[in-house]
Amino acid sequence: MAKAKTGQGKMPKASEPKTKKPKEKIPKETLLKIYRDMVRLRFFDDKLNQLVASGIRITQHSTHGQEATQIAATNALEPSDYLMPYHRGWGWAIGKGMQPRHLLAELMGKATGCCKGKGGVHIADWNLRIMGRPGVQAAHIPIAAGIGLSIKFRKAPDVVLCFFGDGASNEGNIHEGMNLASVWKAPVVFVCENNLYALFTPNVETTSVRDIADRAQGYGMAGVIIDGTDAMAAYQAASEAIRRARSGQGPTLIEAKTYRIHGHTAMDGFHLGGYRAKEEVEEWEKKDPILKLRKRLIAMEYSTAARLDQIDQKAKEEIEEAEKFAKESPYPTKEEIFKDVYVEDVQ
Ligand SMILES: Cc1ncc(C[n+]2csc(CCOP(=O)(O)OP(=O)(O)O)c2C)c(N)n1
Ligand SMILES: [Mg+2]
Repeated sequence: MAKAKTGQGKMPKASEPKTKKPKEKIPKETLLKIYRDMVRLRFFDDKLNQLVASGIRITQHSTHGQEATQIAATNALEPSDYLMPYHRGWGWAIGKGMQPRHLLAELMGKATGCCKGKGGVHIADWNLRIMGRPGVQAAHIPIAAGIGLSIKFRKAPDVVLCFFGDGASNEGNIHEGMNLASVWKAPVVFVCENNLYALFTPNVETTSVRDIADRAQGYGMAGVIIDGTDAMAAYQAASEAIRRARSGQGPTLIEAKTYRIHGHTAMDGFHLGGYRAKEEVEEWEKKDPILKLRKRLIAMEYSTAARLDQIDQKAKEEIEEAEKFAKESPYPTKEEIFKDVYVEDVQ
C-alpha cells in the first residue's frame, strides 16, 4: 500500500536571507526627499484632475490625502526591491523612482511613457521593479506572495512591498495570498490603505473588523496600525517591516488609516458624490499629510518655510514640464503594436 502523504517536508527550505543595513532613525535628507516626493505627487494629482476636466480620458484614482503612506513606504525600499502596486493613486510610482513625465506620457498613451504607451493606467517598469498596476482587486496579493517565494528560491536580499485597499481586504485572494506568504515566510510587506470607502460603500457596512490589521493574527504575521496621514510613522513602520522581511521573519500587514479627499475617480465628483458628509471630508482635510510633514520639518529645524517653498516651486515646474513633454510626445506607431507585449524570458 502506498505510504500516506503527510505533507511533511514539502515546504521549501528557508534560505538564510542576506540582510541589508537597518534604517534606525529617519535621516534629515530622507525626510526632505519624502516631502519633495509628496509635493511632486500632489501637483501631479492636481494636474491629472485638470487634464480629465479638460476632456483628456485618463482614469484618475486620486491620491489626494493618501500621499504620506505611499511615498514614505516606497522611500523605505532599496532600488532592487519589488513593488506590487494597486489602482489607487500614483505615489507608489513616484516614490519608487518613476519620473512624472514618463508616468504622465504613459497615462496619455504616448510612446515616451514607461510602457511605451501600451500600458495606460496599468503602469509597470521592470527597471524600477514596479510589477504592474493590476485591474482586478486583490488578484495581485498571491502574485506578491509568489514574488516573495521566488526571492527566497534565488536567495536574493530583496523584499516585495504590496499595496491594497480596505475594500480589497475582503476578497478571497487576500486570504490565499497572505496565508501562503506567511507559511513561506516570504519577504513581503503588505500595506492596506484603509481610506474608509470602497467606491461609494463605507467599510463599516462590508468589513467584519474595525481594524483590518487584526486579521494579521489569523495569518500568523505581525499586524501594525499607523496614522496614514503621518509620513514619519509610515516610514518607520515600513522600515521595520522591511527589516523583518529581509531578515527572514516573514511578512507584516500594515494598516494605514487614511482618507481619500476626492471621489473614487475623477468622474464621480471631486468631493462628496452624495455618499458622505461634507463635515467628514472637512475633518480629514485638516489632517493634510503634506502640511503635517511641512510643520514637523520646520519644528525640527530640518528646513525653513522659505526652503520648503522652493521645493514646492520646483515640483510645480517639474509637473508643468511633464505635461508639455507628454502632450508633445508621439503616439506609438502601427508598426510598434505587437512589440514589447510578450516577454520570452525574464532574468
Ligand atoms: C474583483 C474586483 N471587483 C470589483 C472591482 C471594481 N472596483 C475597482 S476599485 C473598487 C473599490 C476598491 O476599494 P478599496 O479596495 O477600498 O480601494 P480604494 O479605491 O478605496 O482605494 C472596485 C470595487 C475590481 N476592479 N475588481
Ligand atoms: Mg478604500
